[in-house]
Amino acid sequence: MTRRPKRAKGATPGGGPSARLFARARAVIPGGVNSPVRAFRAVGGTPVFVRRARGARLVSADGRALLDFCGSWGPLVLGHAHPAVVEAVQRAAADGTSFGACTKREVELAELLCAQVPSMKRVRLVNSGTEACMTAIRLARAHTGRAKILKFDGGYHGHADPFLVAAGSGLLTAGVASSAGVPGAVAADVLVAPYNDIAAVERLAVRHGRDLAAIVVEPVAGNMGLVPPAPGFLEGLRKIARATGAVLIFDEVITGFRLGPTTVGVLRGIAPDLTCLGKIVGGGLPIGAVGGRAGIMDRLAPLGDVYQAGTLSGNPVAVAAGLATLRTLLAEDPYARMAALGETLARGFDEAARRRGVAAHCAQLGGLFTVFFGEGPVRNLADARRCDAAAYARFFRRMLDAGIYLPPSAFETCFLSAAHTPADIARFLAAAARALASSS
Ligand code: KE4
Repeated sequence: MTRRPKRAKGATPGGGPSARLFARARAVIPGGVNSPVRAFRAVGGTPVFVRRARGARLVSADGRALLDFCGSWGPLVLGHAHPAVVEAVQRAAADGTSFGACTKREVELAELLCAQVPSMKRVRLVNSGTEACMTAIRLARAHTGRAKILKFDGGYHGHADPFLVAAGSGLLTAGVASSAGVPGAVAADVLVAPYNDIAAVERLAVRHGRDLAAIVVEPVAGNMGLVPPAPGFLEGLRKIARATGAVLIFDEVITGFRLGPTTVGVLRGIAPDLTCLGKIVGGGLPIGAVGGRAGIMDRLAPLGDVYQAGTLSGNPVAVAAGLATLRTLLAEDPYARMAALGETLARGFDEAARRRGVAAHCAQLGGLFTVFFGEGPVRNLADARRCDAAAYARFFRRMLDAGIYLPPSAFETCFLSAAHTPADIARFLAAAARALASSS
């Protein structure tokens, strides 16, 4: 149970529209939210209810304009309400919102994904990153005839049962369910290793290799804060998966089309057997995708014996948003500019923390960054947990008071978009300097 820090002054006016909406929400929606992290339990205060957004800015129900570095947790790499995306959605919706039948547009999106990610010879569109990852696991188990999966502590792959498992008492023992309602029998087939610890994976492979169906990993971790792969880590996983016959699954729901017009697998020259996508490929509408080797993917019904289905899979409006987003990314290539803004932000933050004697640093890769309150570097979940989450919560509230909206959790990643400008970074750094000054 997270201790609720006291509500900050003015962050979200108590008794204002957001507070009133939150009270109404709590009467009919569990916790008042449709996804737990939105409830602000890790940072305190009343959740911001958003009225509308454009570019890099949100407008809250309280009428506050907020500079947004959460970006809906990643999909809005072009910024909110990008004209090309809005126009594509309006046009698609005017032709009908769902048919439960095949459309040309979903073929175009599948062709674009396979063209940009050569290891994806086939791709199946689904409705969320969770669906993509759970389908990947089912395919791996069918392909290998094995049951066990290996995930990494701090890795998040959505809320399907096999992924809601934390590390067990010992490295070589099975994981333990991290959510009520997940049977022990499900957790018994999940092994959990520390991220970036290839020696631990090697030990698990010696003991369990013959039973291993899949190794699933975020090739750049974004759910314990931003944690890049150590040199050789991904290459080591590729080698171990090949040696044991396990399916290597890259969960690129966050990183797909985030650091380049492709995946981290392509950027780093490592071909997983399956890749999971989401967020950006739906342009802010519900989409997920799982793709990879034809010999595995063709096990999916109706061709093969692995069942997977979805009423709204390949939804024409969501696919239109995804196509408009990806085509704009390919045409405008904002990646170098977002990376430059990210580097300026990270350097400026580290300098401000150093100058004020605050133990904090900013991990950054391209347009991804996380502020950690603790001595760096953060290489895995244990390192991330040693950071000061309460200090992050205070920083979050002070930045929100200054009109800057960050992810309401220390174990998440901030997102820049093509809509952010150098002036936005300067504003972030000025507010961060003041927020750090009041914590030193
Ligand atoms: P969704 O089912 O939420 O579309 O995707 C699940 C998922 C899978 N893989 C990775 C690497 C992910 O980051 C996610 C979802 N990300 C979280 C935030 N880190 C979504 C935010 C939320 O849960 O509200």
